[in-house]
Amino acid sequence: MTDQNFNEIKQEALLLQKQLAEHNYSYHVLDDPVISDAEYDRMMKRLLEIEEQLPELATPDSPTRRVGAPPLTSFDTADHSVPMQSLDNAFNDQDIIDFHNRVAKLLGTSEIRYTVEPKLDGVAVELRYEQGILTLALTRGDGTTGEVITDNARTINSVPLKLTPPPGGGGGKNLPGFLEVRGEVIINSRDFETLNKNRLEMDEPLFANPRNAAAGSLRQLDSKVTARRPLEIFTYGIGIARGLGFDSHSGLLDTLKTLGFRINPEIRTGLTVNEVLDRFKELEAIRENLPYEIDGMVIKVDDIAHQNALGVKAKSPRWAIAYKFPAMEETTVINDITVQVGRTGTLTPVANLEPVSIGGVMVARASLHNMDEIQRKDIRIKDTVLVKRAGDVIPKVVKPVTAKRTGDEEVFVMPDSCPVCHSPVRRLENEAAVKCINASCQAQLKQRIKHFVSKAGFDMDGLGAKLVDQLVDREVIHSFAGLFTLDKDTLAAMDRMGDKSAGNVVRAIETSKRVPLKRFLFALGMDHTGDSAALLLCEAFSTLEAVMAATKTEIEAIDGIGPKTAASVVMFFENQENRAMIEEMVRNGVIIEDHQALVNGPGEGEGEESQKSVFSGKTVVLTGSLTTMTRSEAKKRLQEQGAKVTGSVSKKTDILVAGESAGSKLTKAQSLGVTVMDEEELTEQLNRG
Ligand code: I6G
Repeated sequence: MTDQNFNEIKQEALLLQKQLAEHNYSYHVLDDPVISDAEYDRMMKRLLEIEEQLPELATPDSPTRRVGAPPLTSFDTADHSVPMQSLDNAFNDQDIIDFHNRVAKLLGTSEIRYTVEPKLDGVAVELRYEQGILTLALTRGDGTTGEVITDNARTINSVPLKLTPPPGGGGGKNLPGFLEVRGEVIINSRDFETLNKNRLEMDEPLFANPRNAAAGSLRQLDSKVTARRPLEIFTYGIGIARGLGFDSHSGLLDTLKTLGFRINPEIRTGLTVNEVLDRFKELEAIRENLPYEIDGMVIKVDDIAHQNALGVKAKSPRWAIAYKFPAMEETTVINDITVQVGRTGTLTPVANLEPVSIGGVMVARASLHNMDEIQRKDIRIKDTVLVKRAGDVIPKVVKPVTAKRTGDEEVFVMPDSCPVCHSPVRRLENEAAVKCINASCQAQLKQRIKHFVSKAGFDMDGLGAKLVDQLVDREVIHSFAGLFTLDKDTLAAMDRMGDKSAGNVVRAIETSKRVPLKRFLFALGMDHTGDSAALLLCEAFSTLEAVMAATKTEIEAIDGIGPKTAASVVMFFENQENRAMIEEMVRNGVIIEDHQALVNGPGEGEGEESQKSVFSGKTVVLTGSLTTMTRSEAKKRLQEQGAKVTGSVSKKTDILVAGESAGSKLTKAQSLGVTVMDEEELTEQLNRG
């Protein structure tokens, strides 16, 4: 290679390094991508090619270092220049007031301002920069000595490989010659879910929580593995910093930001002690809407002169404290495992726990989801287990504490018949759930009937939830078919039903007997068969007889219908009790209209003026579980109707769709006066839109 050639390639490499570093910063630190992922990948590929050819160009700060280095056989250790201390903990407001009083007394003034930051639940690390280049990364370790994880830290996109020179010219000359920056490495909650989902598919052990996932990912001897993990960093402090000047903690954070570090946007500065307490309550309220897990708030005296005057104790500074949220994980004992039957017949094993207070809420039950989950986690009856409660999510058993096993624990066996109706249960192909497929099963009946009579089903006006509950509890009806023989006297005998309303219900039932095939299929409440799947079935088969005779392969061949829906439809119609129930409905006067293809515009609701969807231009949040469609189906349909679907409730939210077990998002929406819709209304409005 000629000198001229070499120089040209070197210039190309330097330009690519600079551009890739800038794009990386825009994407991962500023959260504001400038170019497409594909373009970034192309530039990275070209730089890798050049550096492979001319390894001397692969400097330690080259963006190619982010893909990982050759594996190590063990981690070296190194001392922190300044020990990484821990923080004292506070658990209530009084602890914070005591802290403030101590600080005020030592400083001789109560004019103290604080900076507060969310306490991220991750892994503490220290990054060393010499002449602006990342040269060493250490885990916190015991605070004095940590493990050298430099190759791994380089793979974290929000860790700068090279400091950004502060504005005002001077380029590299303005950079600190030696700087140690401390921060927390985390995996955000959504990435954690995806990571575990992929591990489940690959039959790899799951991480118990994002913190363990971050720690496990940072401690990989092969940094190429770390590079594939979605690690992020937020920085919050320093060790040694030569050539930097600031007189407050908030000033330090600003400086770190200008040097290219990621600083948490939830940090607040200049607060009085009372404002600190208010901010804690705020953080507690928004905690579950944050994209990452936090376990409290760190409070720091802002003035560095004050910090220096206060000094440090053996293990922790006197100028900072961690105000912890009530623990959301506790250990308790599984007294028994029972089985619950849901609307669609799914048998859900539930852990009956020795009641335990988690974050101020008594928890006595936790869903174990399904048999696969129980086996994977090896959860046994009488096990001591770690239970986690998070926001509006149902408490979950994280893992057994195997060290506490005595040998008396019992392995749980899923029943092979429904615990309520005793029909045999079935496990669907490729699904973890075991189901009772008897549509008349008492436990499912109430919920099924509510779905059956809903607007998108038979639309029996006046047959509300309370009336359905009574009719099932008093054993007046045992199946869908029984609805069509209800008479006025029987209905009038129910609580809160007068003659007039009984008459109205009878009329509504009579009118509902003529039903389009699409509504009929929806009303049956087959698993994975919401109204869009029902429409696709109608379009493919036109008549109920044809749907009932269809094979799984035929149904699966319909564009838009997946194998789960196909299996569920076939299984439903294979069941003799379900077939008998349909025959009985027909004997009781139900007329199922064949599907008519829409040739001249709308059939149902013909003549109605075409209306704009209620969701058009609205910001919608989905919470809780939906039973007739998946979340992504709901999201897609809402977006098709012009809605913006977001993850958290705020003043900007127009509509909250609250499915089953909706929790604090619902409470928040109610407190903000946001319109709340249940699943039934969602379906109805989507069908109109
Ligand atoms: O462990 C910690 C987490 C977060 C900290 C910390 C922090 O600031 C946001 N700050 C200090 C000073 C220490 N530990 C010792």
